[in-house]
Amino acid sequence: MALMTKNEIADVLAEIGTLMELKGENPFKVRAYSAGARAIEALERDEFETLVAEGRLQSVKGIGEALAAKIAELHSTGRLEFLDKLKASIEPGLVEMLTIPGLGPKKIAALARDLKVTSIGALEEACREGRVAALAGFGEKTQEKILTGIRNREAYSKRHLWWDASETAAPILAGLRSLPQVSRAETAGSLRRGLETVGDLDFIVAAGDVEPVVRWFTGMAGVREVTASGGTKASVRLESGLQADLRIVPSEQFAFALHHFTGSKDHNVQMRQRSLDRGLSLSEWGLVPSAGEGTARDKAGRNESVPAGDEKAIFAALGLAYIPPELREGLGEIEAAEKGELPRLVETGDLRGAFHNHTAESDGGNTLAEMAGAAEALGWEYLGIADHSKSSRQANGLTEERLARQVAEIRALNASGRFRTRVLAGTECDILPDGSLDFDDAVLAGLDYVVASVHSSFSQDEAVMTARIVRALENPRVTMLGHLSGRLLLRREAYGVDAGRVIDAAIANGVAIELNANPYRLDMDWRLWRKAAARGLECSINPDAHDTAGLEFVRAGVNAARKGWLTREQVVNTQPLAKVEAWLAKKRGRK
Ligand code: DGT
Ligand code: CA
Ligand code: CA
Ligand code: ZN
Repeated sequence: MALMTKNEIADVLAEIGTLMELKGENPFKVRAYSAGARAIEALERDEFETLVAEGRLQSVKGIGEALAAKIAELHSTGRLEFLDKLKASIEPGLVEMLTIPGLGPKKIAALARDLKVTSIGALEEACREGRVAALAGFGEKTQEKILTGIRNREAYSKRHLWWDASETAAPILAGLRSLPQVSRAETAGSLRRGLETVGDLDFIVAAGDVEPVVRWFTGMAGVREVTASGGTKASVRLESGLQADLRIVPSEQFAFALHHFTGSKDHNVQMRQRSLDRGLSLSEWGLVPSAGEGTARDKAGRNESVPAGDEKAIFAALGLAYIPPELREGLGEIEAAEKGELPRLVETGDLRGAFHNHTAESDGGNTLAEMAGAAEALGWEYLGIADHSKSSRQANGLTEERLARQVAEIRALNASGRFRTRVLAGTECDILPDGSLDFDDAVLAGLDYVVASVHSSFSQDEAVMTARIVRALENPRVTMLGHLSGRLLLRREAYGVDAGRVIDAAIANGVAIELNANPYRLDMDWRLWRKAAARGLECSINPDAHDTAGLEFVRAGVNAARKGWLTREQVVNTQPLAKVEAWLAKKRGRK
C-alpha cells in the first residue's frame, strides 16, 4: 500500500529543492528536484502507480536513478532519510526565514553566505543598519521589502486561513458531539461567520456534566498547551499555533451563548440596542426584561429569560427573520431582517460547474482527464479549463500551439463521451503591463471563454494598474476578470487598484468578475460584492483549482459570496449547462 500519493511526493521533492537552494547547493542539483516534482505531477495517478510498482520510474523524462530511488522510498514508507538529514544540516533560523513573505531561498542563501545572517532577528538588524542594501543584487528597495515582509509575517502569523481553521475545527466538533455528556455543540465566532481569516476557534457546547468535557478538550490530540482551564471554560493552543476556546452552558442557554459568541461584535451591539428599545436585555445568558421593568425571577434571583430553543427563536422574539451567521457583520442585516428583505443566499449545492481551473499543462498537478473525472464526481455539468498563457513563464504558460492542442484535446474528450461533465475550453490570459492581452484576438476567438488576470508588474501606480485592467475589460473577448486585487491572504498585500472603477468598467462592458475561491485569495473581496451585484455585476465563483482536490475550494468561495449577500441568481455558475452556453455565446457575440 502506498503511504504517499504522487502529489504529496511531488511536494516533498519541491521542498527538497527549496532546502538545497537554501543551503547554496549547485543549481543543477536543485533543478533536478524541482523538475522531478513537475514530472511526477504531470503523470496520471494510475500511470504513476504502475511505474512505481514495476520499478520503471526512470523511464520518465526528468527522473534519474537517484531520484527514482527516493520516490520509491517515499511511496512505500512515507518518509525519506535523505530529507531528514538535509533538514538537520540546515540552521533552523534559515528555514524560518522562508516564512518571510517575498523572500526566497536564493536570497536567504546569499544573506547567510555574505552577511552571516542566520535568524530573522539578525536579518532585521542587518536591514536597519543598511548592510542588506549594500549587498550585490539587493539594494535599498529589496531591503525595504524585506523589512515590510518581516512586519507582515508577524501580523500574518496571528491569524489563520478560514479553510485551515475549518479543517482543524471539524474533528474537534465531531469529538465534542460524540461525548455522552454533550447534547449540542457548534462552532461560533469568525469561523462560523465564514470570515476569510480566523483569529481563534470558538466552540459552544451544551452539557449537563462539565468536567469530563473540559478534560476531553484539554487532553485531545494536537493540543500543544492548555492556556486556561476551569469551571465551564477552557482554552488550548494547538500544534498549528491556532488557539481554541470552549464554553459549556446549560442547554436552555445554548442558543443565547451560540448567538453571542458567533458575533460579530458590531452585530451584537446592534442586537442589544434593539432589545433595549423593546424593554429587553440580551446577553449570552438569555433575553430578559430590562432592570426595573421585568419582575419574573428564577430561584437564583436572576430575571427569567424568554425561552429560545434555537437562534431562530431569539430573532423572532425581537421581531426579526433568522439571520444567517455569514451576514452578522452589523452591515444592515438587522434592518433587512425586520423588513423581511434578507436575500436567499447562494449555497454550495447550487453550483453546477466552474470556469477557472488549471491542469498539468501549465502549473496544475492533474491532467485534463483527472480534472474532468473529479468534476463529474462532484456532479458538475461543466468544467472550465483555463490554463495560464505564454507570458506566465513561471507557471509554464501555454503558447498558441500548446493551447490549440489543448483545445483539440478538450473537444475530443467531449466527443468521446467518457465523462458526463462537459469540458469548456478557456484560458487564464495574462493582462500585460499595458492592458493588452497575451493572446491575439484570433486565438481567443477559438475558445469558449476568457478569464483575464494580472500576474506581473504588481508595483505599477494605482492609476496605471486601474487603467490597465479597465483596458482589458474593454476587450470584447474577455468573459470575466480573474482575482481583481492580486492579494494572497496572510502572504501578500493587494496591488494598488481602484476597485470601484474596475467594477464600473466590468458592468459597462458586460464582463463578469470572479470570486476566486482559493482560500488564499477570496478575491474580489466580499465587502464589495453586495453593492456591485445590486448594480448588475455578474459573479462567477471560481475555484482556481490546481489539482482535483482544489475543486472543493468552491466552498470557501460560496462562504465569501454569502458574506457578500449574493443570491443564486447573481452567480453565473449556478446556471445549468444550456444556459451557461447561451450566456457564453452572447458574450462572444458582443461587438
Ligand atoms: P477572531 O477570533 O478574531 O477571528 O474573531 P471572533 O469574531 O471569533 O472574535 P472572538 O473569538 O474574540 O469572540 C467571539 C465572539 O464573541 C465575537 O464575535 C463576539 C463575541 N464577543 C467577544 N467579546 C466581546 C465583547 O467584548 N463585546 C461583544 N459585544 N461581543 C464580544
Ligand atoms: Ca474567534
Ligand atoms: Ca475566541
Ligand atoms: Zn491567476
